[in-house]
Amino acid sequence: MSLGNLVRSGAKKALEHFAIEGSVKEILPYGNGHINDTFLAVFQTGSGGEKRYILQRMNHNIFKDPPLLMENVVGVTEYLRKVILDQSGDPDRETLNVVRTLEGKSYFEDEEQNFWRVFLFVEGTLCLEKVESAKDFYNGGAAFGNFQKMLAEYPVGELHETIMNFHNTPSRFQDFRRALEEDRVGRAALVRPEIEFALSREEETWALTDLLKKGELPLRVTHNDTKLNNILFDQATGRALCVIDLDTVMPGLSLYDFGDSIRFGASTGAEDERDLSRIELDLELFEAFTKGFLKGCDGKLTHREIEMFPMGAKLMTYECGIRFLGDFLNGDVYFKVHRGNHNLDRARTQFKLVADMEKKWDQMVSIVEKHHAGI
Ligand code: ADP
Ligand code: GN1
Ligand code: MG
Repeated sequence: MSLGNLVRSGAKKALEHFAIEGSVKEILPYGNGHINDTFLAVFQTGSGGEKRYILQRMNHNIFKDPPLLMENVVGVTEYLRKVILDQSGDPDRETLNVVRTLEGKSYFEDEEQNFWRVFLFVEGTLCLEKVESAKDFYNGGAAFGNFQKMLAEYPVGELHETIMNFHNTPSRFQDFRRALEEDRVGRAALVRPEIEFALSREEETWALTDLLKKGELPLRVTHNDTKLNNILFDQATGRALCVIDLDTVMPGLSLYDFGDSIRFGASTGAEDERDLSRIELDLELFEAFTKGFLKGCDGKLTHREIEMFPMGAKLMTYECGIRFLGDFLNGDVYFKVHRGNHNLDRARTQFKLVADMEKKWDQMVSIVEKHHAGI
């Protein structure tokens, strides 16, 4: 049996352990995440209707302790449910909802030590792989800003660090250097210019962590993986409805969330675009997100945080670039790849974007100043 079929048959067996009414009609691979195996599971219900769910096999090579991770996800989603209800929102659509197993657990562990979980499928939504309009990106910014705001009072001490040093850029730099020194699959010689680009920016890796250490930036509950495809948009209204992919919700800097969104969404091309002439920072999109994020955070950010927006964008883009390049050097063991050199192509887009941010630095700073002054 192929790996894909094996996983799918595991998915079918896993579903039997969840408290879901009806019988499985279909299980299909779903979405474009780089980490978990995601399926759409369609159930035939007793009344002749259908109900859909998201089933995921958690990547336990990356998330070392799935039960602890699920404690975070349950804690955060239950908390968000209450906040959304208080705001007269719809908690079945505006946050993820964990479906329990027959034993009442938030995950199922199979005989091969695979960990599975199920969420209600949020119906009537769109997941965008690319920003289609400045308005969408503004809405995305507002959603991620609001996510931070909704979790502002969440008991931080209850959150587990699901991946240590996730956005600690100096630590990511050390990982990259280790991958380079080991050169496990003999690829370093193929990518000297990219390696040079990464190494020559070591000094800047400290820009945010130093400010955190000095107490100039506050630690908050952040999402940490704010790609546009981690938001579901309401098909009917175009509103950014639900923030998903909560595996990395941990204490972090607001600038991680701001920056990671910019690196993915304000680029003129896809994360894995091969034609680098298509990759630039779109300043109109940068501005739209800045406005949306400030609106969503609703006055909660400090002046220092806002001032550092451009650095957040640059550092998160650089960090992702060294992670992709490091994974290329390690033999593609972390991010899912779908073609030869996939991680290298991804690293190249990130570095092209960093270089473009360096060129457009003054404009980025002016845009942030303009909107900072307006709040
Ligand atoms: P990964 O960690 O691999 O990125 P995600 O949790 O982001 O996995 O899920 C992958 C994709 O599945 C998302 O980009 C989205 O398209 C879809 N998805 C995830 N959860 C839901 C949900 N509850 N309802 C509808 N679509 C979802
Ligand atoms: C991964 O899970 P997904 O595809 O949303 C990664 C992010 C990277 C991103 C790059 C847990 O995100 O950190 O920025 O790929 N998630 C994890 O596309 O490592
Ligand atoms: Mg995702």
